[in-house]
Amino acid sequence: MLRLFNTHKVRKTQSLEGEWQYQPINGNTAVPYEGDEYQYVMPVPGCWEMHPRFSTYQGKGIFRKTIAVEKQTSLRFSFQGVSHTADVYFNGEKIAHHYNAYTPFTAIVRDVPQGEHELVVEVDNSFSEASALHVPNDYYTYGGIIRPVSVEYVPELFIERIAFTPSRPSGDWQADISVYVRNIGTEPRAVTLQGQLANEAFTTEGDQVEAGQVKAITVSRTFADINAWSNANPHLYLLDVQLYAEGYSEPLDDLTERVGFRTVTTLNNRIQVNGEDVVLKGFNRHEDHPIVGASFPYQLMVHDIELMLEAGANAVRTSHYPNDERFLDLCDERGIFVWEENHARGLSLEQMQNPNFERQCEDCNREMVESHFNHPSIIIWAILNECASDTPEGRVMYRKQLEQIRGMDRSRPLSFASHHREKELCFDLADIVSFNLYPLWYGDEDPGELSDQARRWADELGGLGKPMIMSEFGGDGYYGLRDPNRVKGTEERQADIIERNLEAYTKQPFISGMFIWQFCDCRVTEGTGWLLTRAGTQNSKGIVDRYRRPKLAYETVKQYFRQDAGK
Ligand code: ADA
Repeated sequence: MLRLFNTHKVRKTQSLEGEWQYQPINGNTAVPYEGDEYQYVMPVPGCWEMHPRFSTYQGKGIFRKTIAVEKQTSLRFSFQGVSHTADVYFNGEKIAHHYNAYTPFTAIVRDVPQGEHELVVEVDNSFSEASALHVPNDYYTYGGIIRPVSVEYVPELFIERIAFTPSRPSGDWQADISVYVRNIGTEPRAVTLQGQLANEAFTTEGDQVEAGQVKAITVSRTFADINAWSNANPHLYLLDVQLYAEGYSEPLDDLTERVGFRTVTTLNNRIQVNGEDVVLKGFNRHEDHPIVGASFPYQLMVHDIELMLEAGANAVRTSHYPNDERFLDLCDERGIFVWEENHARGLSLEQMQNPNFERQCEDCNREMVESHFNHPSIIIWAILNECASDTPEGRVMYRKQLEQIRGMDRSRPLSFASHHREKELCFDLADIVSFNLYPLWYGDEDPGELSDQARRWADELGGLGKPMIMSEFGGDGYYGLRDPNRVKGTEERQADIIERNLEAYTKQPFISGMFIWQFCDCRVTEGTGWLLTRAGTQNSKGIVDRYRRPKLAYETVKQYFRQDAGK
């Protein structure tokens, strides 16, 4: 299940979830090899760390599956996430290479004959110069085909994606709908589209898609009697598009997307959704769980969502990478605002100068924005958490990446989370100014005074008039560790720290958002240095532990977030 609704009535799709053959090769752990080509089976989606023999395995692993094709067709394989590098082979021939665990990719094979075929995915989760974004870090880079996979039977002309952009210049809602049609054939083809959205039908005619090309066909329409999407009333509409090729009376292909009508703006230091000021109250969340690693089944996603809603949250930050799309579907359905960010955490200038950095970020930005464009819940795109935005060289890269995203989407404000305080050089480039500060944890500053100071830094350093978000604050609390002296690391001390932060931030009129670090404890890479030597190889700043057992801080958060719920 790739999404939480049906995306096709015409195109045949088949899930490739289930058991795949698996063989580790070239890794950090000696695995007994008994001479069989594939000794193991692995669940897909899944992380190989969940197998007792591979709980700390880093290296390459090969996954294999046989696919039966009923009659000759072209196939489009859709991978939602392979961690972190994938090389895909179909009957021994390479059909795709992809880097980054957290963004989707597709691979097309033309004219596949009826019969049995072999799909092989070589997966690598090791760290090297080839991987600029997955580095030893304060979260874990699992190995495996960690998100759903499917195969689609596609004709020569098919709908690759749809981009829906709502706006409300005056009374009625309007929308630009761009349908991207791909022609994998060898001849130019004339196409007609028929679409339905919110009781409106539309047709396009006379477009031609050249051989081997993708063409965006855009329609702009006004819609009457629309129920807007908001967090209090997360109304969603299905947008159905059918594609007809010249000479065919039946649709050749189709795609259904799910959309919401809402606008996001920033004005006078505030963020507005549908013209109304909002204050985001929520959590930073890693997709991590001791039972499933980074490979979440739907039920556990719902569990996280329910816990966040129960705590009174209205927002989540997908720290520090694009999330599984089913989680975003749930946020659309439950009315949770999302800050989605590209994949990078705490990279130094030297790491940003890795020769692969720029391209890997560009790919990640493009794949994130293109694949998640239609989620009304996403109201902020962000980049490069705590990277070198305090250096002139870093600034050039921040600028480039923000411009790249703006070039793809002008309907959402952009931000980045910074810990550089008065040394920050990039506030002028973003629409929202965001601070990662840890008063009472990494320092002993008063949260109220520090946030006043942060507003002054923002105003002086290019963020005047822009909304401000406290994108990270919190402290460690080891689940079950209690002490009447409320010493550092206890649940009591963690609750105190969060309480003092929330007490200050919920009163500050200039704060438009607060994201607690973090929702759940998460596994981290083991290494040396302060960052990679965390006790139990976990970051314990969750207000629930890795198994989602609430700590004392959970109740504290509830008190503050629920004060004026719905805001
Ligand atoms: C940073 C970082 C987080 C996490 C946090 C912490 O601000 O963005 O990923 O590492 O600090 O726990 O120290």
